[in-house]
Amino acid sequence: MYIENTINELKLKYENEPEFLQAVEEVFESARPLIEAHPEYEKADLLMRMAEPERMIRFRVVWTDDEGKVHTNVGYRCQFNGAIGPYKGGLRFQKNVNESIIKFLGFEQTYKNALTGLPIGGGKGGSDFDPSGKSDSEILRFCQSYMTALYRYIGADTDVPAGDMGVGKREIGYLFGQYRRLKGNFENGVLTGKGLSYGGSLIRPEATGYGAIYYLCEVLKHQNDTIGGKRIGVSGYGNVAWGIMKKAAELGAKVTYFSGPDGYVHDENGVITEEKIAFIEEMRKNDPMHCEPYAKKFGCEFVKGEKFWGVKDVDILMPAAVQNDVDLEHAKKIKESGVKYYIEVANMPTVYEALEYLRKQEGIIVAPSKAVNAGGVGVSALEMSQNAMRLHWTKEEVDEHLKKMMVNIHRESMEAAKEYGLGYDLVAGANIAGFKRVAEAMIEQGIF
Ligand code: 2IT
Repeated sequence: MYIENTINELKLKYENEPEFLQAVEEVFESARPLIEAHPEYEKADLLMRMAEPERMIRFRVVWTDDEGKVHTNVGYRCQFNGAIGPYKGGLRFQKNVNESIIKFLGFEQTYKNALTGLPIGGGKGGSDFDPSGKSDSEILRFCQSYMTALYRYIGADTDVPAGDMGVGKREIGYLFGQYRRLKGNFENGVLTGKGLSYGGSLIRPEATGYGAIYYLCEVLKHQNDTIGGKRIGVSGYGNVAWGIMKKAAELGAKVTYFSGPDGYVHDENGVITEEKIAFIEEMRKNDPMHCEPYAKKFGCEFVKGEKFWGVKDVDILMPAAVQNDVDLEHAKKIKESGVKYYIEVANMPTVYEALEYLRKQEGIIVAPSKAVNAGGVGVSALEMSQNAMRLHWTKEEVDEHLKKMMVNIHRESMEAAKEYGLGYDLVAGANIAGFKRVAEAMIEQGIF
């Protein structure tokens, strides 16, 4: 009853934080066999300690728009768990950001980061600032104001933010510039996802998408299947989808469906040419809300306001957009379509009941986002190492590390599930493996 009691207590305590509760339930339920085999966890109140961030920082961010109007946003940084390394995780600038979303992302990040095998704790931050339609100078002023509030809480050995939705290379540059200005030191290990000229890592922009495809290749290998000729449906067309498209094309597969908030695109021939991939990159920079221009440009089908979950002419689905993108209705359609691989990429893209439903179905392999997308933060950790050593690795070196990392994550997840008699259950395996590492570090460090 330990797990149930903890979850019920959390539900009462945090009833206004649905995303956070969902993430906690998934991890605790999936790690159940491990938790039940360790009665000392309950004595140490471990689950409650794991569900409570070490620190949640909330601050005011005031900035002036190009017309001189003053705006006030809320900024957050959640330093969730530092047991295995400095807090590490992205910043999300999006209108809908609230405490529940930042907390769920920080919680997920903790177990994902543990899976990378590298010494990074879990954190997340962001703001309810809406970057769409903002000018470059407005973005600059917002980032400077945000960092002015945040800089005293972060550092290369303390907390290392990076990008997430709405925060890319440009924003990281502005944030780093302001940090350097305030501190008077060149401490580039404080942020990752930086530009190459001041300590960024090669392959970091592609890492999440590439890593997802490397992980997928391991799943396919396990099933005696191969990636060549596979048709992939990816939701989203952001940075992560871009990496997936590039690597899939390189390995002889093709993304035939992708989507945006406005609807979805079906390109039978696949997003495989450099021209198409570059067009998508440009389209996202100009307008992250509409993917219809691609369909117009390349003469393919666009379905307005719909999602493509349940289409029959794909082999692999990779939800790579926002949280809770796939609900139970979608999951049932996916099952009916006969698709064999459901590979989560975005953080928590599947509503909990939908994920549970898909996991129970025969003939469909489900892989969890915290394993599949871990290559992004994994390469961020490699960026930290390069910064600490004051050197640059080549593309090949970083890519080799990334590949090994994804192979290991898949293998460790598989072995963890097997150890508890769960078969090839990648969701349970990833949660057990990540949980185990964090739990061990917390227990060994005493009660606090
Ligand atoms: O969700 C994620 O893992 C990220 N946004 C990347 C975090 C990082 O520190 O690179």
